[in-house]
Amino acid sequence: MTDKTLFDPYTLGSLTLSNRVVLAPLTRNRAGTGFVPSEFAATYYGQRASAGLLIAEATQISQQGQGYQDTPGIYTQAQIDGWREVTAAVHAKGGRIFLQLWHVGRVSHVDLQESGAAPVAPSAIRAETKTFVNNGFMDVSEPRALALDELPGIVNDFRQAAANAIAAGFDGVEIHGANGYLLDQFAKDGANVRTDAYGGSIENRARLMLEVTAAVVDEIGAERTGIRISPVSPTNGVSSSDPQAQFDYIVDQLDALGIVYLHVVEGATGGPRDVAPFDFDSLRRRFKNTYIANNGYSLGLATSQLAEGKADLFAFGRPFIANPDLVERLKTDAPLAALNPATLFGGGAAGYIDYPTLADSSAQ
Ligand code: 8OZ
Repeated sequence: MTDKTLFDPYTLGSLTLSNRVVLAPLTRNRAGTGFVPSEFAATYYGQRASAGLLIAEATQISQQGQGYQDTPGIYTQAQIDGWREVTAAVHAKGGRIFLQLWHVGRVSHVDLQESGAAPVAPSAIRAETKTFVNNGFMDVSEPRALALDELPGIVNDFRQAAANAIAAGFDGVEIHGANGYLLDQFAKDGANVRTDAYGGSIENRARLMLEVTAAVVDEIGAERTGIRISPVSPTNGVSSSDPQAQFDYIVDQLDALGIVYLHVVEGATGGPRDVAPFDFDSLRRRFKNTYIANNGYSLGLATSQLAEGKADLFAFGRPFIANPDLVERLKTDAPLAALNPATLFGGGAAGYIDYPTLADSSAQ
């Protein structure tokens, strides 16, 4: 009998991944003028190209979709050109890379919006959360509810962003449907009290996420489309009265669209896995293509979950920041370096591209 390991190749749609370890999307707030990826981003992602799949950081699909200072976009030619350097660096090392497409919805601040406009949301309910803007943490601004006739424009922004990502050389995109941002706000009734076709019932609250997914599939193909969800995460002040029924329905519909992967944040994002009762196996059973599990995975937990068939790929976030060679370290059970919280968000090369590999460290 051959036991599966995290370190064997895996077939994701038409791509062969060198292993089952995924770089989770990580916000680092280092974009330059015009929200073009940092001049160091190609080096940063290239250093982590030994992951089977890299998911590049959350990237806004429009200015309206931005919620934090210095996050990159994928809606201008300069941004596309900047990202092309990143994808080329990763491909030169044999890696595969998707881009996470992001609209923050109400998790934003007037200072980031065009002409100081209010951020947009399913309903005019302010999130109890802070954003990083003007070099500090500030309460998010009061949002306005999106009009029904604005929603096709948002779907189209996702569609265009997906086309732009492919033009920039990405192997695919991940729709950000998690962590209390726009699509999760629509899905969860703590943030969505609409009375039109996009609020109320489970089907209505799922509508925008599913329309966005269908549009992206139509634009770039199901084999290049993934999505991230976080059914029970309270991140950014969202809550739901019926997460199991809501996400069972959503995942059935995503499965019908034939997208290549479902990426699930199990529990509270970056926090406890058991924050609320939820049957993640139910999502796994409903979705036939690749299931990527995330949140607080160690080598041991990933290995046992893989053996039990609970997921195909495992996304590691924070451990990748200080361990560019995380795959090698997991494989050899080597110690993991600790990240420096002071350089997590914002800044330049320090704390971004200067974390050594094990090989670098032993050469010194
Ligand atoms: C940390 C800081 C800012 C944004 C997410 C995109 O939670 C984020 C994010 C994480 O998905």
